[in-house]
This record gives sequence, structure tokens and C-alpha cells, in this order.
Amino acid sequence: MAATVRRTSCNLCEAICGVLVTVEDGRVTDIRGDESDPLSHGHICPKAVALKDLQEDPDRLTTPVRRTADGWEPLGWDEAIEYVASRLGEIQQQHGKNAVAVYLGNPNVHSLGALTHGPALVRLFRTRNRFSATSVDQLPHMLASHLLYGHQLMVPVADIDRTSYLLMLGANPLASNGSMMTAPGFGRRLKELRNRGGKVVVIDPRRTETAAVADEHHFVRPGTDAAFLLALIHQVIADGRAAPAQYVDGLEAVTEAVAEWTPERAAEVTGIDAETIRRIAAEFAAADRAACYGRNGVSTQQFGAICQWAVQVLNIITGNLDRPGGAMIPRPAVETLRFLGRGHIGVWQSRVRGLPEFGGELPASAMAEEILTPGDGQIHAMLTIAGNPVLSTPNGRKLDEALGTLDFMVSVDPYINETTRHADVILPPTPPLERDHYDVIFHQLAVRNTARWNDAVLRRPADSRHDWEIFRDLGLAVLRRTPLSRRKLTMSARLRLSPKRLVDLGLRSGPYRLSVGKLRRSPGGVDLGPLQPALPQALHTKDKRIDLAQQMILDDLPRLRESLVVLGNGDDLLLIGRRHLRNNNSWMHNSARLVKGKPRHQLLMNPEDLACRQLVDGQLVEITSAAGSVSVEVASSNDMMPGVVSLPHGFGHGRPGVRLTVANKVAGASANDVTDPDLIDAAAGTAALNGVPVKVTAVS
Ligand SMILES: Nc1nc2c(c(=O)[nH]1)N[C@H]1C(S)=C(S)[C@@H](COP(=O)(O)OP(=O)(O)OC[C@H]3O[C@@H](n4cnc5c(=O)[nH]c(N)nc54)[C@H](O)[C@@H]3O)O[C@H]1N2
Ligand SMILES: Nc1nc2c(c(=O)[nH]1)N[C@H]1C(S)=C(S)[C@@H](COP(=O)(O)OP(=O)(O)OC[C@H]3O[C@@H](n4cnc5c(=O)[nH]c(N)nc54)[C@H](O)[C@@H]3O)O[C@H]1N2
Ligand code: SF4
Ligand SMILES: [Mo]
Repeated sequence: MAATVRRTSCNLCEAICGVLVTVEDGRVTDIRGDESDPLSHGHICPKAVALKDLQEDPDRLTTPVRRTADGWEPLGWDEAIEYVASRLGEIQQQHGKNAVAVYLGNPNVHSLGALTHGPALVRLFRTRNRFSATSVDQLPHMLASHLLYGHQLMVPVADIDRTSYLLMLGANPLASNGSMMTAPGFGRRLKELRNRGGKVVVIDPRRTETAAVADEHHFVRPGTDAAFLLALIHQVIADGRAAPAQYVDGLEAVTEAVAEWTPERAAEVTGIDAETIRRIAAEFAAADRAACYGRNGVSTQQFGAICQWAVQVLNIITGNLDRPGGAMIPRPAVETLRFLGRGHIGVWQSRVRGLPEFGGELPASAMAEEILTPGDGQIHAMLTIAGNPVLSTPNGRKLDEALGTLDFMVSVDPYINETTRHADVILPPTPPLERDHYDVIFHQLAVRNTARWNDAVLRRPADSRHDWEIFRDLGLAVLRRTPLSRRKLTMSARLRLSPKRLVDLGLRSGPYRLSVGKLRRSPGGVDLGPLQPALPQALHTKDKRIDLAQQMILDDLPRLRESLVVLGNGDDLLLIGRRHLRNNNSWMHNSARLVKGKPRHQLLMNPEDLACRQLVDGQLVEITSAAGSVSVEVASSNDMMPGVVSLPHGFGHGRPGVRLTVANKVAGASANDVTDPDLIDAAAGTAALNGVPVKVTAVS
């Protein structure tokens, strides 16, 4: 049979690179970048080829399985779905709606079918015990957008292709390929920015791959960025350079709130000297097009909400919001904002610790205690969809134990891993190359407006289900157990609409009046042009104005002032995380192609910190926090700020029953065995995965 070349986009990270897949005899023989993609222009990273590995992985489940005393047993789809629906139904009947909890993991946002049908299924359970990766990730971005712009997903992106000054905090796009900012080929874009005479400044406790290609890099003490950002705002105002648009209110209150955050005061806690802070403020305000961008390192930390608010305020008061080359709001072909709620916070609280919900979800840090603490509303059953929270959320060990105590657990997931090994039933969806793709989320965060529909590259096996079909069938099975009502009829009809039909409706009613048919005629994607100014009309606030003086953030500032005293002076080391280009969160260690090469699981530590503890490079050390401890090799690194150590998350495979043949051989420990569920950003309950106080000692 002749080879055919088919197109799709890689859905493994937020860059959504266009790829060309060569197929011979139903098998993938080549994967490369698609030059015709108007966003990625042929860029790919080493993970693209892993799409083939996922397809061919012998460990990947292709039928539902049930856990029995003698191991995992295959199960027919209909039987599996009926069994799951009836067990979940029984548990809700016995213990109430909240007894069933849901965790939605990261790949949900990368799968079309999960996005179109996952939320519809989850709603049917009517449980308040909903959790997701949001609270170990981008929650502060969404909170800032909800507060300032009236919609949790109206997140401005740095207009990297036109800016002349990019200030980046806590982001390492050269490894992560960019996040909350879809900009495939980030490295090339940075190079072009600098070739235009622009400047890139990186603030990070580690001299990262991104810092290495920037004009300037400054170490910052983990968890103190809020002080740095408030000092920039202070200085911009003090220099008389604050000139927000006429639709912006609250500058006075902000001026008052940042009065104490002089560059000198911020220097004490951040480790960045006052002169540098003053200079960066002046350069940022003077640049004709500047953008400040902060990502994971300034989200998943104790002051993530203040940081993300301050990033916006800095862009706003310097006139860079909504201006080409500043921070702009994408306008995708399917207007994701229209289909998603505007967001809310604190409408209810978690049962045990009283942590606030955000957008209908409780913080993942509360999951284990909600399972383990008896009483009304206790979690007795769990549905996990595309998530491995045992490796991804704070104190994974405790969650690991907690999952073992559930009455029932079901996972929609292709693998038996650290989390799903606790499931009674696993329902595996088709892999990416067997699914249609349109990116509903990441066009909303992209640095250029483009659109791309691709049909599935490979035909799926007869007895398989797409993720949306699993949600549809499970949803219908749940609905069959409820009395006839209008809601039941609407929900059933909604679940039966295919993702393709829903995208088509979204495209037709969107701003460019496209359709799936039109996009199919340009399988390499269509270009809808650079980002355009859209404010204030596009704001979702009631009065179409932006109020900088958000009370919930201002109320949090005293906590910052008080904690920084401790953060700045503690003699513990502060643990931060990191990512590597060839890893993907907790789940792609099973690709032999990706995990080969130099080990990259070690704890990175500055040589001074090693020496004063009489430790040596390569030695096995124990990392201990208030939550737990792990052992791992330490690697000496001059790229680490003294006093800070870095451990990547997503490692720590090889637990009993985990069926990940390659991953189980990868060394390393789970960073989340030491991260602490009690260490959160109090404002919204985001986990502080960075800036965890730890002690590092020799393993005796
Ligand atoms: N210490 C520390 N912890 C962190 C982070 C950190 O920086 N430091 N980062 C956090 C961040 S940003 C995130 S997003 C989370 C991610 O953590 P999780 O939400 O747990 O997501 P993943 O680790 O990506 O796990 C993906 C799971 O989905 C399954 N899967 C893959 N593709 C599909 C699919 O198409 N359908 C279905 N149904 N399942 C699929 C995989 O088998 C795996 O079980 O981790 C967080 N945890
Ligand atoms: N190859 C690869 N790509 C990925 C992923 C992956 O696992 N592997 N995961 C994807 C996901 S789910 C996400 S959310 C994105 C994340 O995308 P990024 O946020 O760009 O990736 P990280 O590597 O987590 O970068 C966080 C940076 O913050 C720094 N940092 C830690 N603490 C602090 C602090 O207190 N202050 C400051 N200023 N910096 C700090 C760390 O040193 C690190 O360099 O990446 C996505 N892309
Ligand atoms: S950067 Fe790599 S993983 Fe991300 S979409 Fe592109 S090819 Fe896929
Ligand atoms: Mo993430």
C-alpha cells in the first residue's frame, strides 16, 4: 500500500503544532512539522514523535478493565458502563450527591471530545466535590481575569511577535513550549524579538534554558515575586508613568496599596537589588510595546493570585493592555468564552478545611482529607478523567492511601498508573491519532488568530470508544436511572451531539463565520490575522470597565507583608519544580524514545549549599518537608540560586501494580511526596508547589 501523508495538530502541549503524519499500511512511519500551519510554521519538539509511541504502546489499554482479586480482567463496553453507572448511583443514593467526587486532569483541555462532553457528564452527578488540575496550575490567571475582565478565560497573551520588551517571570517556555500563551516555536519568536532590537528579561530562581537565551536573567527568592511586581507598579506610578486607558478605575487605591512596596523593600525579600527593580520599571514603562508574562512559578506559589493580578496591573497602567506588542486578547474562530461560565469564587467552601471553590471546583489540595474525614459529605467514590493526581497533587502519598479506602473508583484513562491502579474499572479512550481535532481552548490563548480542523489520522479499531463517546454513554446510563424530566431530555440530546457538530455550530456562529467544511478544505489551518484591539467593548464586566482595586487582592496584601519576613529569612532550602522538553507531566515516561539520554530526575542544588551540608554531587539525599520525605540523587548546579533546590514533578513511577513498563524503569522520586497540601495561596486555594521549605540531608 502506498504511503499517505495526513495532517493533524499535536495535542500533547499548549503549542498545538501542526504535524504531517505519514501512514503506510495503517501504521505511522513518519511525523514531522507542518510548514503550512499559520501558527507553528513547521515547528515541532521531540514529543511530537511520541504520538506514534502512544499509538503503539503495548501498555495502553484498548478495552475496559475491571480490577479483581486475580488482577485486571477485560470487560465489554456496555457492561462496563452499566456497572459504573449503577455503582455511582448506589453510592449517591446511600451517601448523598457529594459522595461522588471527580478529578479532571490536564489532558482534558487537550482533547476535543473531553471538552465538548466531559463537563456535560460531570454536571449530571450534581456533586460539589469537583477537583481538577486548575488548582495546581493556572487558577491565579483565571482568577485575575475573572476579577479584572469579568471572565475567567479572558486571559490576555503577550503579543510576542510585535513586542519590544518581554518581562517573563516563572516561565520556562524553552522547555514547556509556552503556557497560557500558545506560541509554537517560542525560541524562534524570542530570537526574532531580539533581532528586532527588543529585550527579554527573565526572573527565575533557576538559570533556565529560557534565561540562557534572554538579555537579562535575575534570580528571585521563590515565592517573593509579588513584592517585585508591586515594587515595579510602585515605581512606575512614582515616576509618573502610569497612564491607564480611560475605561480603567482604581489607580488611586492601587497607588496607596503599593506605597510601602518601594524597590528597597522588595529588594530585601526578593534578592533582586533596588537599582535593578527601578531600572526594569523605567525600561518597561518607556518601551513602546512591552508585555509582562508570568507563568507556573508565579501561579503555583503562596502568592499566585497577587502575582497574576499584579502582572495585569503592570500591563494595564503602562498602557500595554490591548495594544499591539503589549498584552492582547485573542479572538478565536470558536469563541470559547461564550461557552464557558464567567467564573466565581468562594460561593461554597470545602467541607473539612473551608477552602473556597473557584469556578465550581474545590482545590485539589483538599482531596485526600475529603476522602479520609468521616461525616456528612465525605467522598466515597471517585471518577478520575485524564489525571494522575497521586503524582501531580500535593502529598500524593496521602492521596494514594486515601484512594485505597474508597468504596468505588472509576478512571477514564488509557493507562494503569499510580492513580488508576486504585480504580475498580478503567475506561480507556482512543489515542490522539484516532480522534478528530479542533483546539477549543488554545486558540483562545494563542498569539495569533488561526483555526484548524483535522479529521482523525488513523482509523480506530471497531470495538473502541472516543472519550466523548464514553462520556455520552456513561451520561445516558446515569440519566436512564433518573425520572423523566425536561432536563433529562435536554441533557440526553446534548450528549448525543458529536464534537464535530458542536464545533461546526461554534464556527458558524463565531466571528469569522467558518464551518468544519470550510476548515477541512484547508487542513493545514487558516490564518485569521494578528491579534486586534478589542477593549473596552469585549470586556465581560457589567459596566465595561476594569477596576484595578480588587478587594480580595488588596485584602491579601497584609498576608504577603507578614509572610515575606519568614520567607526571606528562613534557613531551610526552598524547593521549586521544573520541566524538561522531553517529559510531559506525569504520563509520558512510557515512551522509550523520550526517556533515553542523560538522567534528568535529580535534585538540583547550588554547590555552596552542597558544601555547607557536606554533600557531594551525585549522592543520594533525603528531602524532607512538613508533609513528607523522598530520596533522590542530588546534582550540583551553578544554575541554581543559593538556598533553592529544584526537583521535577511527574517522576516516581514503579509502584506496585503500575503497568508502565518503560516508565517503571525510570529513576526518580515524586516531587509531590514532599509538597504540602497545607501550603496554599490562601486567596483561592491554589497549591504552592513552588517555594516549599525543605531540609536536605545525606541518606545514611
Ligand atoms: N510539584 C509539582 N506538581 C505539579 C506541577 C508542578 O509544576 N510541580 N504541575 C502541575 C500542573 S501545571 C499540571 S497541569 C498537573 C498535571 O497533572 P494531571 O492533571 O494529573 O495530568 P498528567 O500528569 O498530565 O496526567 C495525565 C493522565 O491522563 C491520561 N491521559 C493522557 N491522555 C489522555 C486522553 O486523551 N484521555 C484520557 N481520558 N486520559 C488521558 C494519562 O494516562 C495520565 O493518567 O500537574 C501539576 N503538578
Ligand atoms: N516538555 C514539557 N512541556 C510542558 C509540560 C511538561 O511537563 N513538559 N507541561 C505543560 C503544562 S501542564 C504546563 S502548566 C506548562 C508550564 O509551563 P511553564 O510555566 O513555562 O513551565 P515550568 O517549567 O513549570 O516553569 C516554571 C518556572 O518557574 C520557576 N519558578 C519556580 N518558583 C518560582 C518563583 O517563586 N518565582 C519565579 N519567578 N519563578 C519560579 C521555575 O524555576 C521554572 O523555570 O508546561 C506545559 N508544557
Ligand atoms: S511543542 Fe511539541 S508537544 Fe507541544 S504541540 Fe508542538 S510538537 Fe507537540
Ligand atoms: Mo499544567
